[in-house]
Amino acid sequence: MIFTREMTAEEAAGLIKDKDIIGFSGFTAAGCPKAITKELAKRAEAEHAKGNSFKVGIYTGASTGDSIDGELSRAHAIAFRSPYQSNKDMRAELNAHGAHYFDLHLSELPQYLRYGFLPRPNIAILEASDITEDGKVYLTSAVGIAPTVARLADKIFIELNAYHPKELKGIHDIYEPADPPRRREIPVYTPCDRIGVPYVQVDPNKIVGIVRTNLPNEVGAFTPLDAVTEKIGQNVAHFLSSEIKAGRIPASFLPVQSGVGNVANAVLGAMGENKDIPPFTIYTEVIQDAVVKLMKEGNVTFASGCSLTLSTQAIEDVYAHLDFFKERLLLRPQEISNNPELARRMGLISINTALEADIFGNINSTHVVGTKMMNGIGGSGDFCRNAYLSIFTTPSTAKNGQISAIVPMVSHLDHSEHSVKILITEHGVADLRGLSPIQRAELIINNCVDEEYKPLLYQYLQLGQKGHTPQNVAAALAFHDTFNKTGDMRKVDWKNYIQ
Ligand code: 0RQ
Repeated sequence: MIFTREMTAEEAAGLIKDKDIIGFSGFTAAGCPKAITKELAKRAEAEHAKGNSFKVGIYTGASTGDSIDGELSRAHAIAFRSPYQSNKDMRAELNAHGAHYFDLHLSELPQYLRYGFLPRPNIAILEASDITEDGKVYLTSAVGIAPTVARLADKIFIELNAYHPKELKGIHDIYEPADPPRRREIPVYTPCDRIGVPYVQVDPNKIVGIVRTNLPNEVGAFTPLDAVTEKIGQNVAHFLSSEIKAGRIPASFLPVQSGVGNVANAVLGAMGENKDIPPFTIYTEVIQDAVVKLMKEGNVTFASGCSLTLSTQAIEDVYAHLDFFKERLLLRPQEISNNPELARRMGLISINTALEADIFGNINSTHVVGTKMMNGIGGSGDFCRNAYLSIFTTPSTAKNGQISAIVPMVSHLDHSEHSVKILITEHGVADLRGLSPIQRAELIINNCVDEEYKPLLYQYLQLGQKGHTPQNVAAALAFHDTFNKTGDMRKVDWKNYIQ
């Protein structure tokens, strides 16, 4: 009977009200609904034109395609948003306080919703490749928070997207842990362990609308490798192979978690090319293009993730060879793909990208010059604190050298010196394990900082005040202040900051 509830995206959007709170399937632009929100944005604009308020709260797995964050931001239709975004219009909206954003570790969102820590989503919109009369929803290229929001919501809309083949059935492993005090261990011991069912079970009576679509994911293309990202990748791969030789990583290697973006894609590519790194498995959140290539070449034997965040070309390759890839790919809810218990148990090698690091090993993953939100913390904290080995990478400079990504003190703290073990730029590697703050600072400046900034950072160390961590509180943010005033951190003059 559920198929009697087929409707247009416009009709579905018409059933959503001001102040509703919507939870979406998907993770990054993969697996997100794409039709209803476009119509919802038009509706919001029409209501605003009449002088009425119309804003909804939004929970997603991670970032989304433009059809959610872009369309709704441009329509000023978002009241609040969590946990991660990467859309330029959404970024502008939240940095202008047009929408309230709370940045959350991705693994925490489903349990926060169940615990009642956050307002409950009353509507769920899920993208499906197939659905049955008894409410089995087969998702598409990602999972995210779909199982939790489908259970908590009063009303569910399904976007049945024919772009994704029904043969995807079986690629998902859906499992929701019990809440404390009844939670038991999550029985995943290797990346390929299956512990759940291949569908999201929903109450069919809650399905109020099914919208048929045929739309590809809105995943952006990667910037081609440049000399800097390529060198960072090689430095990571070389470091890992030397750790194997030193016996600090088992010769059979360990599962790898790798972050999002251009640098992460380059790192995986370089690991595949390094002959000293054996074929490896991946336990991560975002499965990017590099993984598909490495799998075809035999360098990656299995990848468990939360999303297939693939370019159109790569996803069509996967869909054309599903028999091959379904044996090697598994998609889980983010509560499981990013679970700290599992990261610690399986001994993940975690590689994430920093926006900014400081000479003492603290990481800023989120805020540009301390105030403007870039994307969000994403899964980086889920993994880095709990990993076997936690690596952060970053190009040593940004904006044509006007910004040093390595600064005296981070302008916002996401990952502290206690979680960060290795820092890698195109210039080299700083292995921070077992080092005191002053030792870390000297090593980072020596090995990772761009030549133009090295003298400035050595000078800063001389200004350091007495104590275990030789910061100078008056000058610690001088790089940022100078950038704000002149547009170039290289113009810092310490005399302006110390008496
Ligand atoms: O700006 O876009 O205007 O050119 O930041 O930088 O070098 O292209 O790096 O695409 O790998 O993204 C940290 C944002 C890096 C990402 C971040 C500017 C730079 C450029 C992007 P333009 P690159 P990437 C898994 C784990 C947090 C979440 C996370 C991220 C733009 O990796 O969101 O790790 N990480 N999740 O010019 C000002 C600096 C800058 C700077 C770079 N110091 N100051 N701007 N830029 N350094 C994924 C999920 O959780 C889903």
